[in-house]
Parts: sequence; structure tokens; C-alpha cells
Amino acid sequence: MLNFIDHSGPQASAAEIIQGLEANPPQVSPRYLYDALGSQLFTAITELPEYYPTRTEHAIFAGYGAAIAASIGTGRTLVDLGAGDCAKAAQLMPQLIPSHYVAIDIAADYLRKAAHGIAQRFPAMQVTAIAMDFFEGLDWPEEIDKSRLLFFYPGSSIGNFPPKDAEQFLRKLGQINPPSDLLIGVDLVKSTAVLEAAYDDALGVTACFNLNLLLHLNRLIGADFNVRNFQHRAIFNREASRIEMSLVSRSNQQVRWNGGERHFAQGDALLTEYSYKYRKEDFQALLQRAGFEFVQCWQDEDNNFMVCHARTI
Ligand code: AVI
Repeated sequence: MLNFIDHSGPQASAAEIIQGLEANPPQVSPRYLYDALGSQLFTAITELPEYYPTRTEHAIFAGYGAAIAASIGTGRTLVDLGAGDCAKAAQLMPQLIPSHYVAIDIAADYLRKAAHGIAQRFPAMQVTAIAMDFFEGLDWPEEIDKSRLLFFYPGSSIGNFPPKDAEQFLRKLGQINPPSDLLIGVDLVKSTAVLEAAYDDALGVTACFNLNLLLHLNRLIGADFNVRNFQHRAIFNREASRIEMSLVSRSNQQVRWNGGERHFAQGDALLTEYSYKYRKEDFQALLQRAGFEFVQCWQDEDNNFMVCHARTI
């Protein structure tokens, strides 16, 4: 049976968006990449030949599912952070055999349907879906028992936080009710060519995903961004170890929104997302600083991606 809890609240803050647009350099939180179309475009990205993280992580789960379950144990409360279609957790369920599956995502309708499907597929398991934004930290809902927690954070979503924020986020997770475990997917540093192709694919799907953010902003703050006047850019900054995704103005232009405006000169960049890439030892050190001891990790043959099991210290 599915228990659905809606803690979604207001999803967008016009003031926050405008503050970012008026900053120098201008920036927008990556969360605004994910309206209904943006979420579908992201799903399309995960199927692109250049975008290796999703299929590599899938292969790691397929190849090492039994070893992962042996490391973690069964009968846990599996807390899926950013569950989406719940497919990644479902892949591991036959081995992890959770007693309770808690799926958390901001997209309430999508989550309810996906979690309902999981409840039907695994009738012996308790299933709770919580619509909430855990981006700024996870306020644990009182309704849910918090014993024997296993946090599941796949897809290298941790890379969309700057490392200091990632550390703080993980520390807060670990403090909810220790001892608890963490199973997390992390994208690894690799060649610039492979990384930049993954974020600037030949079909232009990532460009659409990025540009669609402007249409989303137009609706959220009454802006008049013209998508044709901006160009997608994704570059790997090796020193900062991150992909920097932005939208570059193709001309000198004025963009207006409710109560404000900004001039974009040709070449000005609006920053839309960072995607940090880690070296294994650097991520282990981050886990440690966040209050987790590293237990074990699994990687693909080419060392493109890793899945880490960690436990609160
Ligand atoms: C969701 N997140 C892990 C993706 C990433 O790889 O940073 C988002 C993304 N941005 C462009 N392509 C994919």
C-alpha cells in the first residue's frame, strides 16, 4: 500500500531568481532546469551515447548488486533522494529487500504514479512517497519512522552541489538518526573531451535542456527571454573540477521581467549549472568531513563512475 505525503509547498521563489539574474555574473539555480519539459529532456539526455553516467551506474548496479547488498544488509528503510521514476531503486530492490521504501521528489504527480507502480510490484514492502524539495536540506517528516535508514542518492546528483554544500548536505543526512548508511553515485574526473561531449551532445538535447530554462523563467517571473538569442555552452574547468554550463548571449540585448530588467552584452554568460567531478580519494575525504566512514566502492572498468557505500561514524 502506498502512503503519499505532500510537503511540496511553493516551488519557486521569484525573488531568488531575480536576485540571481541581477548578480554579477548572472546565475540561476539548476533546479529551474526541471519543469515538465525539462524533466523529459533530462530523461532523453540519459539515453544519449555521450552521456555515460546513467548507463554506467546502471551497469555497476547490475554487475555488483549482490555485493552492494552484502555490504549494506537487507531489511532497511531505503530513502530515495530525487526518486524520479523510482527505476534505480527498483533495480536494487530484489537484492536489498528493503522493509520500507521512502521515495522523495519534488515532482508530486510523477512521484505518486511511480511510487504506486513500485507498491504494486513489491507488495510485501511498505512504500511512502513524499513530495518535497530536499535541495536546501532534508527536514525529516515526523510521519516516518527513522530507524535503520539507508540513504540512496544515485545519478551523481551530489555533483550539482558545490563541494562545501555537498558536505553540509551529507552531514545533515547523517545526523537525522545515526547510525545510518549511504549509497551514493559519484561521477569521476576524466578527459575533457569525454566530459564536454557528455554536456554538449551532437544531437543538441543538452542545449535544449539548458535553453528550456529560459522558457521556464519566462513563466515564473514574467520575463521575455528569447531562446534564439542565447547559445548553450558547457566547458570543463579542470582547476575547479567541474562542468560549467551556461547560456551565452548571442547579441547585445535587454531582457525584462516583472519589476526589472538587465542588459546582456554579446558574449555575456548566464550560469545555469555546475556539475562537479571527483577523484576517488577526494570524495572519500569529503565523506569523512561530512561524518561518514567510507566502507566500499564499485567502479566500471574505465573508471568513469563510482558507487560508494558509506556509514555514519
Ligand atoms: C542531474 N545531474 C546529475 C545531471 C548532471 O550530469 O550534472 C544534470 C545534467 N546537466 C546536463 N546534463 C545532465
